[in-house]
Amino acid sequence: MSTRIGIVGMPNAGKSSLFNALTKAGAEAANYPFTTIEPNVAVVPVRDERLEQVAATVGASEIVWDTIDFHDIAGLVAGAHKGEGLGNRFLANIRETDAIVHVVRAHGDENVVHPEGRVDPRADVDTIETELIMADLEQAERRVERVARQARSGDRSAVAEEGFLRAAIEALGQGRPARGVPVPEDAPHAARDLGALTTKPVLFVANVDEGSEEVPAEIAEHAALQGARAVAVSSRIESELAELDEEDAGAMREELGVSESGLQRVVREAFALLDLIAFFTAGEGKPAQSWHLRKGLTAWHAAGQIHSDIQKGFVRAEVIGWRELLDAGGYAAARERGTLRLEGRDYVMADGDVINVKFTP
Ligand SMILES: Nc1nc2c(ncn2[C@@H]2O[C@H](COP(=O)(O)OP(=O)(O)OP(=O)(O)O)[C@@H](O)[C@H]2O)c(=O)[nH]1
Ligand SMILES: [Mg+2]
Repeated sequence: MSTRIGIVGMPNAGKSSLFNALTKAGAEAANYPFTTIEPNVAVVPVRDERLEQVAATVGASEIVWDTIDFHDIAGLVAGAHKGEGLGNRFLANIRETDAIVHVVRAHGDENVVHPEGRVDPRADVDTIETELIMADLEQAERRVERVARQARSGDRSAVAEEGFLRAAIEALGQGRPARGVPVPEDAPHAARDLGALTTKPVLFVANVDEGSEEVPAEIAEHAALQGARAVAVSSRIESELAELDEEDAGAMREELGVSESGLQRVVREAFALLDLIAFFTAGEGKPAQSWHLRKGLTAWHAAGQIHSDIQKGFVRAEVIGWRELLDAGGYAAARERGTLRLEGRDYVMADGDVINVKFTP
């Protein structure tokens, strides 16, 4: 399943511009708050040069990239959790995502209206974080009653989940994200079932003035304190560049003094949040495909990414590092060299592994 990321921020922060740049999908970017009324989903391929080389080596028919889905939602204002602006509705749309991109306005263009009439990135971050915390608090309070009823019957996982929810309610009530609350072993799905926003990893995207590439110090510090990452882009420029062909875009970047692609940076950093490794499947005359898996998971989990039937019938897997496959020049030669290994279901996948799962249908 592809990775899902939700974009949050104040109205007019530049979320849809970034989203447009990501997709060229043309979600409406206009200069008035609450332009985005329905959630938009952008599917962005994650390019990986290694797969291109693997595909060429084995003679694959085509390349299929793994994707990230970006979800663009309307801006949040102070009080959104109580239904201010367009309220909580939008937050519900990103409860199922894997991570959050938090767009913060840091450009000084006076033509762009700020909902509070001033440009103060640090204050905006606080506003949004408060809304996320309050929304989670409400969600946790709603859920805890139901779980508490189940817990009274003595169900072990319900008891553990109730403990988690009570601890989360306490943290959130004190204005802290639920991220710091340990998930109990007996209820490993507690955080996911809560759909908590404040347990998700966050990437801050500072939407800066054209030509600048620096994350404002107050955002960088704030991100560092949370162990979060931060990047600077100009959403508007990126969305304009996305309309151009590669050559024109390159020329324009040079003129503006903007390095490579700000967008690539956002995708890469968003990806880095999730602690994923890439693995590949590829065969002669068949599509070469990239996949992603949480670090530390096994060949059996990898099989599950490819297809549930392949996981169910897992027998063993042929595995080789992408570089070794290139060095050998193909599977047959790699088998002769002994670099193509047979692994069992508990083999821990490494970044860049090429895998072929043998399974009984
Ligand atoms: N100067 C400048 N203007 C920008 C930049 N990014 C966005 N804008 C402008 O700001 C306005 C709002 O941008 P959007 O991307 O629609 O903002 P949003 O966060 O999606 O807003 P809502 O959907 O209303 O919450 C538009 O007029 C954009 O052209 C930027 O980097 N620089
Ligand atoms: Mg928008």
